[in-house]
Amino acid sequence: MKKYFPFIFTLISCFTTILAQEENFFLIARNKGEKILTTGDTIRTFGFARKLSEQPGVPGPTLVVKEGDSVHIDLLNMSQGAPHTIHLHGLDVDQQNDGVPHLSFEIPHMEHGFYHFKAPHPGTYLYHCHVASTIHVQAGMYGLIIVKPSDGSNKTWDGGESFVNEHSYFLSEIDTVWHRDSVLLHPYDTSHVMNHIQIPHFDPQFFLINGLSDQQLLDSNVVFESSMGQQDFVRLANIGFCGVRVIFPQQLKARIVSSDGRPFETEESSDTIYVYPGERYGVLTKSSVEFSDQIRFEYLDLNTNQLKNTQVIPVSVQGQLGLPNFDQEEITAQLVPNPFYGNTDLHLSLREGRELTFKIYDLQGRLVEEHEERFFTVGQHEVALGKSLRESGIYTLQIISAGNVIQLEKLLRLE
Ligand SMILES: [Cu+2]
Repeated sequence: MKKYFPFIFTLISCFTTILAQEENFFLIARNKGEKILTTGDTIRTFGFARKLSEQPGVPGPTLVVKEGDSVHIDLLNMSQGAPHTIHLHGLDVDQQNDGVPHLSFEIPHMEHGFYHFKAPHPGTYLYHCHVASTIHVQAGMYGLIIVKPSDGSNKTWDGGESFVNEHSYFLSEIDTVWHRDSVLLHPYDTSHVMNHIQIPHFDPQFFLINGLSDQQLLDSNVVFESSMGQQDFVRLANIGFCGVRVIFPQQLKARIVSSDGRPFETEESSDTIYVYPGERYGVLTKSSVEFSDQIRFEYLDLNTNQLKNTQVIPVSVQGQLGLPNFDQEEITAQLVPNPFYGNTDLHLSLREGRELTFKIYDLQGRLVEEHEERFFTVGQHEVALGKSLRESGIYTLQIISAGNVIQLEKLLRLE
């Protein structure tokens, strides 16, 4: 055994190295960005870009890493004005790398600053400049950091639930008055910067999701598209000054499972979730029906609790597409006949014995029939379905194995 030990040790360390990587990001802080609003007006922004030929976006680039990765961020300030930093909001980093100017360091014009951290718990985090942060954040200096599980898989965390697609909705606002040079180009004083700034009353005219609002939210990168029975993950994060009440369509059966990179001990099933400034949440969704609706984002004034604005993201859940975890080799299923009167037979071909549950839903998502059956033998089986369907119409059959929907079929019952 002794002589094998170094070999095994090398193997283990190689394996660890493969999983945990070095992730290097290069960001440039700029103070002459432009943002086009839904009205067609252009405002000046500050922000982070990945290269000199790129406009700094609002929000800045999303940084995606894996749990355990050694992450290095090189920030170059090319803003010809105030210094900038990167504060890693919610991440467990040491003080030197946390980007709070008077507690670590700030980066003047034409200088580099380096931030290092080991990516902690999988989850959704923020980064933003922490110099005169009230102004620099409103100016646009913010972005998302997503920490995936160590194997990079589509799971909420190591050993957590799987999902097919993820959607990040990053909330903020814009008050165009704050984007005038008189506010943005504030006098800078390293000792007590905020005392020298006249900050106008914040009264936003634009309410943003991923930097977009109103008709811009019809962008295919933003809309929520999924398939029946498909589990998806929604990341919600708020860097604005409003509280945002997020309301999911009830068909998505939203489950709030994590916050701040930590799983909740008890998850909460709720269509409504309040996301206050700085907060991030993880929400799992899964619809058993085909439908179209929208996710509503209601922006609330935190002083008065009054509704300031509502933005919506279109939701479309399609039938029969994108089935997760379905191994075509193991099971085939066909309804004969379909459409049918009375009942129909499901012809199953199994390559291994298994326990299956059959659930039939109507178009409103109500469960109208359920069978459970254990098949001990491989080969052909027949299951009579649809006996309890009283009305003619379209129904959906889910075939479930070990808790996963492995196949969906549409049934058409005739009178
Ligand atoms: Cu800054």
